[in-house]
Amino acid sequence: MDLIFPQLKNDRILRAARGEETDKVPVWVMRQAGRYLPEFRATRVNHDFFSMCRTPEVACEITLQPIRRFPLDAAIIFSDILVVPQALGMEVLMKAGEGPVFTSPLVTPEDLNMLETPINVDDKLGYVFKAINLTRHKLEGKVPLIGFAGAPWTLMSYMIEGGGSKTMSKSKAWLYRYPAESHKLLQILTDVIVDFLVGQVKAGAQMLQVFESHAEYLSPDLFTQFALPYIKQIQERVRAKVDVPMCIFPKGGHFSLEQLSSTGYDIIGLDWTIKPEEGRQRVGPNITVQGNMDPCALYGTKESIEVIAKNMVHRFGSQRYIANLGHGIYPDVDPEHLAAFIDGVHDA
Ligand code: 1CP
Repeated sequence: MDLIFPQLKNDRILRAARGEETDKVPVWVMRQAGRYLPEFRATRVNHDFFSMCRTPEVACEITLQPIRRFPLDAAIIFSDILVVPQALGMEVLMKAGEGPVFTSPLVTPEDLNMLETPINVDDKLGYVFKAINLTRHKLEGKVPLIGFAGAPWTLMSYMIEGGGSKTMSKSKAWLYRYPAESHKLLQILTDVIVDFLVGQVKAGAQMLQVFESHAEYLSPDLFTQFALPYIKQIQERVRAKVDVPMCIFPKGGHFSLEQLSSTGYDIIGLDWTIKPEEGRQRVGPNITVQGNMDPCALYGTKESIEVIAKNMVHRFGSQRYIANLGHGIYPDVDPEHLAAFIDGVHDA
């Protein structure tokens, strides 16, 4: 891997993350490399989803697609949070119209013996590091590159549910019935995630986001016991080794904002169900907030999108702020409407 990279031309997002002044509010969008782009769909027809993730040239190309089209302030490497369960030996398929499906989900704690652990992340996930390294060169310093991982609880819930779920009742049953084994699994995941994130930075990632997308299913007590300690451990152990800004996105986890603000992350991502003022106040003055326009606002007219985006920036304030949607962009959104969102943020 070539570790001498082109000079960075736009560092707005890194400045916002560090609490430094920014000329304009930086903006990126979760799932910005995705189905709503015709060029993504064209690439996708010829490839299986996880083969795309495993082929550095393809992952790099898809990562760059939204950067060529829009004046975004960051790229995020094309991959998926479920590459970590795969690295532990689980088979995950991406089914059209259905999403991810595990062929043999974990059912009882004995199934933990099926996991390959400990693993060497360079062997199992080196393809992500290669994709990051290649992309960092191909970006030519245009914008920073974000690396990411799913948080332990979110990954655990997929590994037990076997796919999407409305209730997470199988995985939450583990937390109540098998707390010790749940902690064991969460620790196995944490150890891999730490090495995986450190490896991404060593390969060239300039910022990291941890997705706790299933925070919303946990009660505050379960969150405190089974999510928070691992989220904190990840920050501490990653930053003992590498120094880049880190963001935690606890979807639906408003109840956790105060607790999360003392876990050492630079940025906390908010979903759209919290008022900007309240989110800002609850994370406190020393943390950058990211978010949180309702992804469905992109179904409005371009004019209405710009108004909503500007209003959002005014409410969050232009400093210590990274604009984003409150969750990933939906596949049936018109790319021109995303352009209106980005313009609205930059012109606010
Ligand atoms: O552009 C980017 O954001 C980078 C690529 C990226 C990221 C950050 C993808 C590509 N996935 C993710 C993270 C991810 N994957 C999360 C965390 C963010 C979130 O909360 O959405 C989650 C929960 C997943 C799991 C996943 N992968 C789902 C959700 C299923 C469910 O339970 O609702 C789905 C549908 C996928 C597939 C996927 N991942 C990424 C893309 C572009 C797609 C669409 C796949 C396709 O083309 O068929």
